[in-house]
Amino acid sequence: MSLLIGIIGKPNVGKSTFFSALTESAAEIGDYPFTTIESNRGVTYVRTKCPDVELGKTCQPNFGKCINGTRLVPVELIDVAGLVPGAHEGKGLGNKFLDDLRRADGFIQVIDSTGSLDQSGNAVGKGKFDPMEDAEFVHNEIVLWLANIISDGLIRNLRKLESEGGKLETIIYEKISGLGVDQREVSAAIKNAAIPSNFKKWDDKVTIRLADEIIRMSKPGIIVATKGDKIDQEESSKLKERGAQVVSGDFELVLRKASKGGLIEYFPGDTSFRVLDEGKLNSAQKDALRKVSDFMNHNAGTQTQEAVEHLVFTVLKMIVVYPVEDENHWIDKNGNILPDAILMRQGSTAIDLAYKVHSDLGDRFIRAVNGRTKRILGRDHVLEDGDVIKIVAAK
Ligand SMILES: Nc1nc2c(ncn2[C@@H]2O[C@H](COP(=O)(O)OP(=O)(O)OP(=O)(O)O)[C@@H](O)[C@H]2O)c(=O)[nH]1
Ligand SMILES: [Mg+2]
Repeated sequence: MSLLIGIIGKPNVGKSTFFSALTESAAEIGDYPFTTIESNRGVTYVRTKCPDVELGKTCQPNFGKCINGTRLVPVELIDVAGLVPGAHEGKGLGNKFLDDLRRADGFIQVIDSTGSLDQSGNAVGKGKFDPMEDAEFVHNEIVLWLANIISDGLIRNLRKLESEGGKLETIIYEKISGLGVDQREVSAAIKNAAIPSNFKKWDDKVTIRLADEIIRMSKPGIIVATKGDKIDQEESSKLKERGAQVVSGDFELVLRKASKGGLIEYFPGDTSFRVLDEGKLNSAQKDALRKVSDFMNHNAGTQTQEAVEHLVFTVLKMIVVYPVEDENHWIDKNGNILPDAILMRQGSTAIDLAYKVHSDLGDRFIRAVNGRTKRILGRDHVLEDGDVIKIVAAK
């Protein structure tokens, strides 16, 4: 299972545009709230340095691509309907669609950097609304959605726990299974949420506290202020100071389309692009690309690709590891060079990698070998970013 990132936010902020640019897939985009009803799913890529340059050969990825030593590792994105305050009580489209985000490893919350939309996504005029205020209500709606999942049958579970014994961790863990939360996170969240030892004192506030801890720990997120092309440098700096990444999803979409159409050469995340044939561009296209270029010069690119990479590598603290079957040639059994690039959490061990490749490989794990140093690694050896690893398992 690849990493899954949920794109969330109030209606009309630019979620689907951001999604569509990153995944190069068509998603409906409209300048009115609730354009998206059914979730959109797609694949985007994060960049990392590929070890194939050390071999002096070109890798053969099973998934993703590699361009001149830059490996593109696939990450799944899901774009959902807009969220409004009170969604957990059924306002707007309610929050049923949040169930699509159960397995998300992290969130990108999109806000409208122009501050032109009220909380329901209706246009109210530029600067009339502080977009950073969205961050709080969207987080709260997500927390209340999770609290609802935890509350389901909870009282009965707690009574049983008191009469028959057992562990609170286990009950909570089972309730939220499928949410991509691990047991350690549940235990830590229970500790942090100051759960009363007398369960009769357990009320909704306790459940919400617990849900809040679980979300913060297991599904961290970033705030992406899109439509950055519609604000000035001063407004942009202010949003950045308050912790948002300022991007232009629309300009990234223009670049991807122009690149696909053979008009320009552009690699996502680059700070500039190159026009391939000036003569092929009509005046509207020239004008659009001039505006894009101007924005890129001021912002070191559109910052769209960077936003996802910031979430993956800095916030979710992922590293990339390359499992191989031959530690000398870095190939699989079919001779493919560095076929897999796997995203894992920092701190993951050799046995974690074995299980990630195949549960069977984990069960039969004997040792691992570092493909660079040829050193033997035990099951608890902590992996590093860029490691090339062979797993040796019992036959
Ligand atoms: N100028 C500019 N316009 C943008 C940008 N991103 C989105 N828009 C416009 O904002 C409007 C809403 O975009 P969508 O991507 O449909 O927004 P959404 O958040 O998916 O909306 P819902 O699905 O209704 O919740 C459209 O008119 C887009 O063209 C951007 O980066 N710059
Ligand atoms: Mg949408």
